[in-house]
Amino acid sequence: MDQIRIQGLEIYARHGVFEEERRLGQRFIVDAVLNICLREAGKKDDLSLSTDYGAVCERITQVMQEKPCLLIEAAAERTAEALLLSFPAVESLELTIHKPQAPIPLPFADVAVSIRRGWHTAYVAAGSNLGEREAFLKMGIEGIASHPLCRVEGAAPLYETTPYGGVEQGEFLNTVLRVKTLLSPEELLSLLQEQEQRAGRERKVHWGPRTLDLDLLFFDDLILETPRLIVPHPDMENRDFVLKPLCDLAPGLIHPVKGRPVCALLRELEKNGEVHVMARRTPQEA
Ligand code: A4P
Ligand code: MG
Repeated sequence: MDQIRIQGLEIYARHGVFEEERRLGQRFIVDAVLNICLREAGKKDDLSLSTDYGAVCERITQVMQEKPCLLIEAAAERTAEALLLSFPAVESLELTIHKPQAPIPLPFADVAVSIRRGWHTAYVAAGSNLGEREAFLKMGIEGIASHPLCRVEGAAPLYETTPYGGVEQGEFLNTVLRVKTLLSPEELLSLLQEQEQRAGRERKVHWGPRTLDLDLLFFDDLILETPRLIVPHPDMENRDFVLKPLCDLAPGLIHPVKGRPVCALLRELEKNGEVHVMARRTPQEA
């Protein structure tokens, strides 16, 4: 990936654990490496197609000076987030904050923290089979979209589907969303669960009826297994009501565990497995 590199930006700011540091302030030095595609800007020799490094330096200075933090870790977190939100072409960045005058009573040249942050692409499956199903799905999508660190980039059509999993219950409406996010996988799961709560979801029967179910399918090409979260979603390859809308958004997406594109997983399931997708919900019915 192409990069814009800023080195040695000097900023007078008031970050520090000691009261005196926050009162008097001191000199900080910031380095930033922005990962960004520069091809079009370079081809057309046009600043509007790139990211103005002058504006980036001003934004770093503004964020570093607007609110004192105890830790340079916190100042770095805030600055990285502000840059990613202010300059949408920047896909990820590495930010280093040096504090050469830190109160360490020993001879030292420099102390610094470095963090890497960036936009992640997540795919989220949404389903509802209780009450105003479409309104619940919409509520979930809007709840995710209104989070300051999330953007819903795409939503597949809605599908009418028969219930999977052996519990006798009403038909589902299912879809899949593509979400750009600065949240971690665990933070995104918490946001999804908050939306389920907002929709009045009650957990009574495993695989039973629900006003809103939001499952995390993929998070970049991350493979993760903790007691709270498994990514990729462990049962998605057996669910055509997940794979079908996912293929509408990204047929070539590679499942990082299976090593195969999701459209191949759907073809295989349609040939050999259970079929639950009945029809695409047409806009007139919506
Ligand atoms: N969890 C772990 N990994 C994940 C992940 N990748 N995404 C944990 C979301 N959650 C994940 O989920 C149980 C726990 O899974 C969570 O606490 C989370 O920490 P839950 O939603 O609380 O409970 P549940 O309903 O028992 O299970 P789940 O996984 O939501 O049910 P499913 O497997 O999604 O099945 N038929 C059709 N046609 N369409 C449907 O949408 N949905 C289900 C529900 C059954 N049949 C269906 C449909
Ligand atoms: Mg769930």
